[in-house]
This record gives sequence, structure tokens and C-alpha cells, in this order.
Amino acid sequence: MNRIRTAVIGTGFMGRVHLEALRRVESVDVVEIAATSRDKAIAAAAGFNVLNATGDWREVINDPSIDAVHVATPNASHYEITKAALTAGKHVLCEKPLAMSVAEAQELTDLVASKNLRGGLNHNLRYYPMVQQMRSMREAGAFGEILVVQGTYSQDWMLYESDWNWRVDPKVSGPSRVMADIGSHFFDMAEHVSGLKVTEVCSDLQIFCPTRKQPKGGGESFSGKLGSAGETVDTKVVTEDFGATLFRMGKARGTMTASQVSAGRKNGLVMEIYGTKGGACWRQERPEELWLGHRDAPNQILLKDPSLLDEKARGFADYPGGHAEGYPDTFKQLFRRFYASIADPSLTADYPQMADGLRQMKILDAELASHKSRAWVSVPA
Ligand code: NAI
Ligand code: SOE
Repeated sequence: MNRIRTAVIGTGFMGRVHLEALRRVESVDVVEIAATSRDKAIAAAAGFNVLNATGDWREVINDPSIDAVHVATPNASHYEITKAALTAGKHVLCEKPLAMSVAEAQELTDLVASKNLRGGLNHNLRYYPMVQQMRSMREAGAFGEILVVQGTYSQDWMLYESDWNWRVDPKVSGPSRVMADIGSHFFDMAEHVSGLKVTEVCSDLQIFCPTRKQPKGGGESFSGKLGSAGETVDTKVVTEDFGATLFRMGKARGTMTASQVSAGRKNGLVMEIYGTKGGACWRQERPEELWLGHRDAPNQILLKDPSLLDEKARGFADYPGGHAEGYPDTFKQLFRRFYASIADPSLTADYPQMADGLRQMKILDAELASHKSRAWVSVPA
């Protein structure tokens, strides 16, 4: 089989996670890393045994020997890099959110559709084995007709006014923080698991830290929790620390909150679905467990074990029961499927795509409009 030559752009939190996961995809060679400086790229390349390093992502785009590109930079550059890569004929696996606006996301979705290329969007959280089990059980009718979808995505890493990250700057992150950053994962999973589409939203957003202490030297994701940021400047905050959305999925109803100021919650995505026959609840902080709720029998906790999973979900669990699979494994599962679809163009893409990124931008746009108008807003199909 021809090996696929790929490059990773961005060497922060996600750049490193992508590089690790790519080592677990048998058909792929990472041949170049791009960072904001050549020195930074060289350091990352040395750590991951990658031959080429550049301080300019355009060199990756201009290299005709590179087949695919991973975009793991902050949000504002996703559109430009993804567009350039697709135009140059490269497959793209882009981090979420796909772009800064619906218009940009639409353009990228149209562009990838017009080319014979693959465009993946990294809503990796779908690929925890027990999330796939919940989906498979719903598809098999175990929960009956879905009535209620509810949950949260709660974190605490932005609780203090001394907490800072590029996500606070709307020029880098976009017009929303928590709803775009983590609310988008919630809605991607909610639609993926329930099989329903969000049709209308009613949102309320809140800024609890109106001013934050921005480090003059910047700082990568979560680094503020590890120590002093050095010299800082007081900066006005314009994007939300917390958001709540009531939503409708046709007849089904739902609620979600997204928060980066919930003390003690580290990466607390909780997804609950309730139907006419039963319910289920999955928690990212205890990813190997799926709670199954029954009206007329004792509730159950199903522990991840391939032998106990539905056949459809089993393909997402590579290790035996009791051998935990977590966050890094979700990237491996998504990337394997992405590269399998490049190796075999006849395969139907079974991973989140740019159209799913566009979908999240539409939901986000409706949430922002709803908060502003204090009214329900429809989400276009
Ligand atoms: P980060 O701040 O840790 O890393 C971003 C890196 O990109 C930094 O090293 C920065 O120097 C580099 N960079 C910025 N502009 C660049 C350019 N033009 N060329 C090359 N490198 C550039 O941020 P993090 O957390 O890695 O986030 C990156 C993206 O990944 C964001 O879009 C975020 O939403 C997404 N993300 C997704 C996660 C998931 O679970 N799917 C988890 C965390 C982040
Ligand atoms: C920070 O809120 C973050 O790293 C998000 O950017 C990711 O998408 C989420 O999976 C974990 O939290």
C-alpha cells in the first residue's frame, strides 16, 4: 500500500496530541512540522523524529509531495490554512471550530466538495467506545423514541481572573468562547448519538470575569494552571465564561450548559438521552462507564469491554475490558478512519467532516443571535 505523507501545523497542546496519535496510524508518515518559528518546529520535530521543520506553514502547502495536512493552530487561522491546503490539492484534518463564521465554514465545505479530497473535522469526542455504544443502542431502538437530550460541558481552567488563553481574544478565537470551544463538542455529540438535529435554540451567555490578566508572553492551553504567567496587562473580556442553551430537536427537547468556570470540573462533558423505553448517561471524566436507566428494572452500569459492546461500537474499543481507553484513543480512532478513506477513495467517510463543522457554526450563530435578541432562534438545516 502507498504510504500517506502528512504534515502537522501547530505544535501546542493539539499539535502534540495529533503527532502522538498519528504514530498509531499504520499507513501514515509525518514528514513535516510547522510552527510559528523554525526553532520551535525543529524542537518538536526532534521530539517526534520528524525529518523536516518549518516556521512557515506555506512551505508545507507548497510541497507537492505532501498528501495531507493537520491544522492544529488557534481558530482564526483554520480558514486560511485549510483553504490554501485544499486549493493545493491536499486532504485536510482541521481542528474545531472549522472557522470563525458560517460564511467561512460554508466556503470550506463547498471547496472540499468541489475537489476530490477528504476534509475531516476533529470532533474526536464521538469516538470514546461508550459514546459509540450509546449511539449503537439508540440506533437499535433500546431507548425508544428520544424525548430528552441534556447535559453539560464544564471545566474550571478559566475560573480566576488570572487565567488567560488565546481563547479569550475574539480576534484569535472568534465571537464566542465556551459555546464555540466546548459547546460545539456537546452539540456534535448530541446529534451524533441521538440521530436528531437541533432545530431551535434559546441561549443565555454570561461573562463572570469582565477583566482578565493577560500575560505579556502569551501561554499555551491550560498552562496558566501550572504557575505564574509573569508580567500581565489587564484586558477587557468580551466573550462568555458560561452559556446555557435550551434547545429543540423537532419534538424532542433539551438543555445544555457550557462553562469554563465550574470549580472542580476538569473536562466534564456529560451526555444524557432519555427515550420512551429507557435512558443513558455518559461522563467524559469516567469514560469507561455507561449508565443505563430503566423505569421498571434496576439501573445498570456497563463497563467498557469489547465482548459486552454492540458490534458497531466494538470497532472503537481496541483493548480488552479493564484496559482503559481515553482521550488520546479518540484521536487514533478518528485519524485511522480519515486515513483509511484517503487510502481507499471508494470508502464512505465515517468521521466528522467539514459539513459537520459548518453545522456547528450554524448552531453557534443561532445561539449568539438568541442571546442578543433574548428570543428563540431557528437553526438552518
Ligand atoms: P495551543 O495554544 O496549545 O497551541 C496552538 C499552537 O499553534 C501554538 O504552539 C502556536 O504557536 C501555534 N500557532 C499559532 N499560529 C500558527 C501558525 N500560523 N503556524 C503554525 N503554528 C501556529 O492551542 P491548542 O489547545 O492546541 O488549540 C489548537 C486548536 O485545537 C484550536 O482550534 C482548539 O479549538 C483545538 N482544540 C481541540 C481539542 C479537541 O479535543 N479536539 C482540544 C484542544 C484544542
Ligand atoms: C479547552 O477548553 C479544550 O482543550 C477545548 O479546546 C477542547 O476542544 C476540549 O476537548 C477540551 O478542552
